Amino acid sequence: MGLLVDGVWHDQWYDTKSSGGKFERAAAKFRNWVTPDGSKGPTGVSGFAAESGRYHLYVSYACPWAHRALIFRQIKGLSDHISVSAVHPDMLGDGWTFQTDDHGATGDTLFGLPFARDIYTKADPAFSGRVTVPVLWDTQQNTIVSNESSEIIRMFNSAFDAITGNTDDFWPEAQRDAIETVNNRIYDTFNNGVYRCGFATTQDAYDEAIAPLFDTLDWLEDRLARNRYLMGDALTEADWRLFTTLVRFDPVYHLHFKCNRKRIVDYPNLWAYTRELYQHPGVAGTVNMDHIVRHYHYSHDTINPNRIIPTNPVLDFMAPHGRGG
Ligand SMILES: N[C@@H](CCC(=O)N[C@@H](CS)C(=O)NCC(=O)O)C(=O)O
Repeated sequence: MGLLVDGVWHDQWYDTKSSGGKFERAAAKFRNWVTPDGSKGPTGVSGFAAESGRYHLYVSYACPWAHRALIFRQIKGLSDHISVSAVHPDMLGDGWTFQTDDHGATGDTLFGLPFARDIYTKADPAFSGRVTVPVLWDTQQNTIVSNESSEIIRMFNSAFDAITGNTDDFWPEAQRDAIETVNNRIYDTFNNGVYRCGFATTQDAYDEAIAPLFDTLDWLEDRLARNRYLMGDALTEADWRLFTTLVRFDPVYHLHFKCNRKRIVDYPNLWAYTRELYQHPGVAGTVNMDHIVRHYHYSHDTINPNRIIPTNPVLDFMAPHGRGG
């Protein structure tokens, strides 16, 4: 794991010394938006019009943030319009690589480059920052549109509707403020909260993250006892953002990130809801549990230096979920 400084790769782990042992996620740096006509989005510059075959998505199947983008590509009918490359699950001294010796790792199907960092320096030869996935690449301007998943899913939600004919709306205007409130709590304490627990390097930093994480799971369990989905009767982006952390929780975060007060299977509503979302058409195919389990345990040598991959209990995501009846 490492980062680019002025376009040069440095192999180093996250710096938690300056933050009292806390893991602090850096903000993504490419923040342009694909829009139906190429006009400027909420951030960045104009010039990225929605077109079939123009954009390429770089993902890791292991990564919960990239997984959001993969799910939206699927549920918004974009598979024939946006191509995908998937990195290798092992993220070691060279960061994400395009090695192909693992089922599902496609290599860089656009350029045949060896490392994900090469995509970043192709877009900006002097790039400084972490080389993260997902990355949305524009084959026309030969640059990165965005490396921020929360924004990529909003582009996928609507920018290509005229091309796909799919007008399902997971970010409905009338609910945006309410969705934002729910997203923020889930992001801080759960999506990113598991990382704040797992990457903490002091007891205090861990303690500070673990308590709100389980408070949020109790709050979610109660909310999902009363509502089929987070925002009521219809699926929204808030559900998909939650799902990618839920599906990784028992196989990875519970043990590897020490989020072990309870498991998701111990919460009847959360577990049934996780199964329902997993069984949503097209979604199961975006979940590569081998990459998920392998990546975390093999790549984080400060947490698991001997790279032992655990034999997890087998979870039946396809068991009837019984929700919505
Ligand atoms: N803000 C980004 C975060 C993406 C992110 O941190 N991805 C992780 C994988 S789960 C990554 O690529 N990490 C590499 C690194 O930090 O060096 C997003 O949501 O798109």
